Amino acid sequence: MERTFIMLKPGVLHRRIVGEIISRFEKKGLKIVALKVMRIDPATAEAHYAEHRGKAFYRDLTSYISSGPVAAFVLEGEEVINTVRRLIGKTDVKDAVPGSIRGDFAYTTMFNVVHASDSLANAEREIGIFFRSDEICEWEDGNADWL
Ligand code: FUP
Repeated sequence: MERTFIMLKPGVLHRRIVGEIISRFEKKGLKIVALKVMRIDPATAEAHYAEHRGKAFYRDLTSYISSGPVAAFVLEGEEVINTVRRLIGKTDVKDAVPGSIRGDFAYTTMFNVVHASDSLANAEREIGIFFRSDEICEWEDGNADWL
């Protein structure tokens, strides 16, 4: 069983599409084990995107991520990391196919609506940045046999 970190980026709350996006993960059968609305301070934004330090878009990216409230959550399931990456679509919005979240809701790559962990190591690191262990709620899924 894996866990992955998802963040609906600034602007998504303003557009009132948080529910519509979270609904896609739920309909797929993925299980929410943590969920909150928060602001990301600049130091946390830099830590989260540390792998991009030095790249041309790094400053714009970190200041954008700190520029408004985000919805952060953790999903749990078998192979959830790759499943979620497929659901959100490609990073570059020109390659994000219709039917994916970025394909349906994003028009520019910088504002591509959603972040999701891309590996087990990054998922563990990112969950640790944004959630304390007591904010993650384990629960038994009575519908698991139907998914
Ligand atoms: P992803 O894991 O799909 O979010 O993609 P990356 O970690 O490679 O990039 C993080 C964010 O930086 C992207 F969501 C959007 C932004 N970005 C750009 O603006 N331009 C680029 O060329 C690459 C990424």
